[in-house]
Amino acid sequence: MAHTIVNQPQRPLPRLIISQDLSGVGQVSMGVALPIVATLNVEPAILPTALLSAHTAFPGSTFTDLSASMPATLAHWQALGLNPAGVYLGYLGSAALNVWRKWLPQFAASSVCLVDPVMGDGGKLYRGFDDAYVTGMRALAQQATIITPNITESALLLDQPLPQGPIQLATLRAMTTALASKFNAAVVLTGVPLPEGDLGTAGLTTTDAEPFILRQPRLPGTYFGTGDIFASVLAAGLVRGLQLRPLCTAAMDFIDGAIKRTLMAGTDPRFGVQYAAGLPALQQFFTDKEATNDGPQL
Ligand code: PXL
Repeated sequence: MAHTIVNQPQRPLPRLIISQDLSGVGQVSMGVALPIVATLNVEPAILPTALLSAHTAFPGSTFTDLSASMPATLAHWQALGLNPAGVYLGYLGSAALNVWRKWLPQFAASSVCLVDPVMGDGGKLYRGFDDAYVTGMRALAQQATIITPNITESALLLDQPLPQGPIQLATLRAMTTALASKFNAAVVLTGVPLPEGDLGTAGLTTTDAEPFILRQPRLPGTYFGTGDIFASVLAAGLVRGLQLRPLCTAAMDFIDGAIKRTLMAGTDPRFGVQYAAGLPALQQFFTDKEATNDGPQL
């Protein structure tokens, strides 16, 4: 008994570069990606792009740009021969976006390059972003193997007006297909308000002819960090070789549980959602799926 090796992996874990901001308060971006990815048995290599006192929905939040230190870190990682299985980029900031536009080609050998084009929500850009940022993000997304925009970001990437009100399924399918062909990447469109009060996710791999659409009843309120949680689950699952559609279902269920706990707690949604209680089940789902997977499917 004394030498029993407990629980799961005793093998090398897939390595994932995660680069996005570190916001002190609000449970977004790096603050949620790191615990989620580590719990899902992926080895994170983290590169913060900026340090904020809190995410930008808190008026007066501070912003310290860290992009000046990024090239030296990336050069060191090259010297170490990190060879990550994947790269996951989220909220960057203008200067960091330009660093990644230059450096991402150095990681072309990684099989997964997930760009979450974090720019805005609810029809508006996040504080501090402008048209030039949108243009830069379009260029960065060209280098991705998978992009995970919300509906606001999808409209910005496609340079088309934001559809108003609930999104019709035909519109959602058309936008998903247009994104896949414009960016030559797999697409997961998250957090989509659908008719009948549902919330949808649309996904399309580069080998599928038609997008899939997943839906569930939409819970009341606007929550922060849920897109980042979704992208973290996807990035971890893809480098572990899980397939896109079951991953999207698992991410939706995980977030649904997190929102329900938060609603019951009655806290200010700007402080993020209670996701951690759902991690053991998600970890088990990954272990079960991995036993039967037949390779990454983008
Ligand atoms: O959850 C997206 C996000 C990430 N990082 C920062 C943000 C936001 C959304 O408001 O402000 C700094």
